[in-house]
Amino acid sequence: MSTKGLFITLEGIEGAGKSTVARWVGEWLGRHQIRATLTREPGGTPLAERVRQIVLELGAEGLSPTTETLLMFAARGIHLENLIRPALERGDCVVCDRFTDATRAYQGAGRGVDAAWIESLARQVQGSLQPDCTLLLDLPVPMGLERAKSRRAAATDRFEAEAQAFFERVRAAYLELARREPQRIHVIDASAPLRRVERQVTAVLERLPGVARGTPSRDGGSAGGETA
Ligand code: Z5A
Repeated sequence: MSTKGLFITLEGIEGAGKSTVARWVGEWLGRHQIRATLTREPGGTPLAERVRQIVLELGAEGLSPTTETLLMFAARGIHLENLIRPALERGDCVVCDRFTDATRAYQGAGRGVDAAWIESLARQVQGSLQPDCTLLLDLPVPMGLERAKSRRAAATDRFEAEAQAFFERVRAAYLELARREPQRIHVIDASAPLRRVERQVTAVLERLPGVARGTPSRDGGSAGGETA
């Protein structure tokens, strides 16, 4: 299926600032009169959010890395069919907090799931659809964990319960992905104060095809999409 809108994804370890930046990106696009649909993974639609609950909740039953990977792609399939593809077809810019790079980093590098199998699932679930632009919010792991901890004292999901070494593997995998795909993946120094993070993100957005030609509105305006 061909798409019309831009597909922007945000990635990084927890506490990197993805949710904060996703909101800015939506506002920035709104000011440039570009309709934005803000969403997240796993989740983004009512049904996919139910899969999110299953995959994230700290429960009595274990989930193997293989099962966890399948659940991530099951949620992604639902999300793509019901929200992402229709929004792109309408010409919206879709801003998604995490996508398949998260599976490569968390399930692939973090849990040791076979990278070739992940790519094969990605092809089956996404077809040729890839993000046009990915903002990788990079920061040292202890800093991200500290930020996340300042919001909640104890682990509330199965990833927050992981040790620092797990997140070090995830961070290294993200940086390796960015090294391999520099045209798509833009590394943002997320350890910087929010103002400087915003400036780095704006510089990337201004170079996006189509966006650069957009006319900024004088009075601003908000993203026209929905937040999951
Ligand atoms: N996961 C997976 O394993 N495989 C997959 O395929 C997918 C996901 C799609 C849920 O993700 C989990 O799913 C995730 C990976 C896994 N687990 N982990 N880790 P999530 O995105 O919903 O959860 P999260 O990564 O834990 O998000 P988060 O902790 O909410 O982080 P964030 O969105 O990146 O950060 P934030 O909420 O914008 O900011 C955190 C705090 O830091 C907040 O108080 C901000 O005000 C502050 N902040 C942010 N930036 C700054 C700067 N620059 N300076 C100072 N303070 C800042």
